[in-house]
Amino acid sequence: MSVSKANVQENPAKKMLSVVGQKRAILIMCHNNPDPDTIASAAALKHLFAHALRRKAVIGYAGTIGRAENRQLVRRLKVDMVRTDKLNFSKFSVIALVDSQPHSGNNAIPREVMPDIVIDHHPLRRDTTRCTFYDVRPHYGSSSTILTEYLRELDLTVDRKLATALYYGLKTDTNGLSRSVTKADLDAFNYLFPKVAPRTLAGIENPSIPKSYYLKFADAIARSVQYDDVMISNMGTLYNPDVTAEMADFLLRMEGVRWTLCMGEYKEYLLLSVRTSRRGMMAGKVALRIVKSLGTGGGHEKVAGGKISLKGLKPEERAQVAKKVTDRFLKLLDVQDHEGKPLTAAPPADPR
Ligand SMILES: [Mn+2]
Repeated sequence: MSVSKANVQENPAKKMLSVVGQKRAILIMCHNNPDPDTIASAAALKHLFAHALRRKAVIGYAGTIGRAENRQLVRRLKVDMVRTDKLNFSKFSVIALVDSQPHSGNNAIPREVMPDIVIDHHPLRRDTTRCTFYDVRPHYGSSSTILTEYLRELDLTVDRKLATALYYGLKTDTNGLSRSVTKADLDAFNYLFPKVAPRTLAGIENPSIPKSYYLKFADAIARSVQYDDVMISNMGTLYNPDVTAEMADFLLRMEGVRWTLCMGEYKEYLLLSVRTSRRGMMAGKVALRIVKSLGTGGGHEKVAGGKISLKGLKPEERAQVAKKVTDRFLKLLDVQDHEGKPLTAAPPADPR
């Protein structure tokens, strides 16, 4: 079968479907600890295979669906997802990866297995170009945007559930359309918005939240240290791998803060999230450099993350890893304040 190996321009959805051909056993993989964008993209791809090819597909993931919002998304929209520890990768004849790329360190596809299809909006990785089909659009705000275009290209009906999922994927990845939004994202937004089920969406966005979540937030604030316009929180042990990202977003909204780094230990890994509000900055490159030779990392212009294995390390060695990451971060950003001020040290005099 001849499929253009280049980053596809015209009729990408049709080209992607031609890769499947007569093959029946399809696996759609999300990234680890799936977020709404990867979940919605996987659900859309499954819908696309079902309606354009009459083919069933399995959605796989590793890690946990941590945030209460994301659990609600899966539950209310009835997205059927299977943990990879219950999967045998060799049983599938087609593997599609959404919102992630091969060997990026944030998906559970075994190293020696190359996916056939990759759809993503992170910077293109060289290994990805070896896949039969890849459609990687780093300037897009979400993978949900790409999948919305696919559904429209194929003229498939998008029901309210799927529209709500894609809308939520687009909304969360662009932080409510406040970052990395292109015309394509706005087009997808305008297309999806009238189809959204408002009460379902409200239920997803406002779930009840465990008490532990509030306590971790309080703890993270207590552990936050500000260095000029940089806020760093070493959050300690985490019960949910998504909380560094949430905290990094939350702290970034503080007046005078332009960069955030939040990290914490989750199941033998140091997880970290980097955010910036500065335009033209490369949070992804910063993340990559602070974990260099320690772990994996990457991301977008304003949003990035990484992880470092702490297996076999003693508590003091773990602390050294966190310190190294912090030092590298401050150095890369050329921060002059090396001491830092604990966020809670002096209650700010708020004029309002
Ligand atoms: Mn995404």
